[in-house]
Amino acid sequence: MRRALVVGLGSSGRSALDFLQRRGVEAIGFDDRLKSPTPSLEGIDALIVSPGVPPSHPLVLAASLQKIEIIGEAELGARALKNPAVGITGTNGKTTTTLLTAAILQEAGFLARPLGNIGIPLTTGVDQLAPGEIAVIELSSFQLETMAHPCLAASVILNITDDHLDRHGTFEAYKAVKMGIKNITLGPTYLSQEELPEVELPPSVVGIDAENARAAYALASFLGASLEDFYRALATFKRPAHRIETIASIGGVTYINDSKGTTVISVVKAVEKLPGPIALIAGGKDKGGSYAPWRSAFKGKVVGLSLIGEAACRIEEELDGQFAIRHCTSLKEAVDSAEEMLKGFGSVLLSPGCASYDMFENYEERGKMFRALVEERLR
Ligand code: UMA
Repeated sequence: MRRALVVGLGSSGRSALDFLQRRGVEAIGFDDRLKSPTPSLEGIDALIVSPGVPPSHPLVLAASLQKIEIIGEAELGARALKNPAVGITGTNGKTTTTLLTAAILQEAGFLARPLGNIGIPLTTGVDQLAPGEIAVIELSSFQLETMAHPCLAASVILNITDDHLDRHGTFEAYKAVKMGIKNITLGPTYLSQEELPEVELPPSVVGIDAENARAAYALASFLGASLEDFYRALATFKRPAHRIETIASIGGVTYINDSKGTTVISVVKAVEKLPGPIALIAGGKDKGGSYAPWRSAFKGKVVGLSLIGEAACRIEEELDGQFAIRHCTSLKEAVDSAEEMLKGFGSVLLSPGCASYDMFENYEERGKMFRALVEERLR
């Protein structure tokens, strides 16, 4: 490859540019947000696509017509990966499972590093790994869609529920992409609900889904970690931020940040875990799935919803008048109105069930803003 065009200049695209430049490839970038003229594909050997750039993007279609190779950013990184690696995909719990797998491997004395959808693009990670260090790679459906290089020693597919239907069209298509992790795995791919080795979990494990814990153990033990390593890792494991994270309790109201709750089912899980009454802040960029599971899951616990973002109207429609709804134009307004609904007692839960991109850069920015709005109340 001599000349490449990178489409999408978020963290993956910028990382791919650097990766290519380190290898002496002449690489230029393009991002729709910058509103610069569409670049010509003349003389381009490969089009590198960021995970968020869909296959229907005009540049991807044009490159495909001109028989220019289209390479996903993660695929580009995977092709350069020489280290042992395991992969984790699924709808919910990927990040926790990825972090826990790395923690178990570290307890077993290996060097291990979480990479990928967790926030470290593969094209950055591959060049930072020490010899023999294990790459524990979180893979999204967006990344898997363009991956083909068999780079994983073993992998796991966690639960698959409706998500990203705006991109993949149907649940079947989304599921097929996730199942595609098998094609890039040389050893076993565990389907978490059916094929995980039985392992007893210590009762002290709080806040980690049993399925995620067993999935992490399956991957780590495949590479040689023992049950003792698993238990030691569990004993010190800290849940990642933005996942059912208690920010503060002020008076009778507790504020909980679950900004990473970007799917319908992750919101159900958060509501199940918490005591009522709950005032829920939900909404954001709609991903095309149904919000109907919320009706029964919220009954008797959720006193009302403060809705934000593009998905607000569809959520209201699907909840069918069963809950009090307030439409809010900002996260600040949503926090204020959720607090009001509780009348001094309960939990304000930010668990949007949607992506963040209509109002925020990413879920972390949304979670940080929530935290800041709560901390203002402490002053
Ligand atoms: N862009 C275009 N045209 C498009 C679409 C996007 O130009 O048609 C541009 C945007 O203007 C923006 C850039 O592309 O400037 C964003 O690129 P991106 O959407 O590929 O996102 P990155 O910043 O590269 O982050 C991605 C993952 N995001 C997505 O897949 C949407 C991050 O996962 C990941 O951490 C990062 O790569 C490093 O690997 C986040 C995520 O929400 C956490 N993932 C989804 C999920 O987990 O469900 C898939």
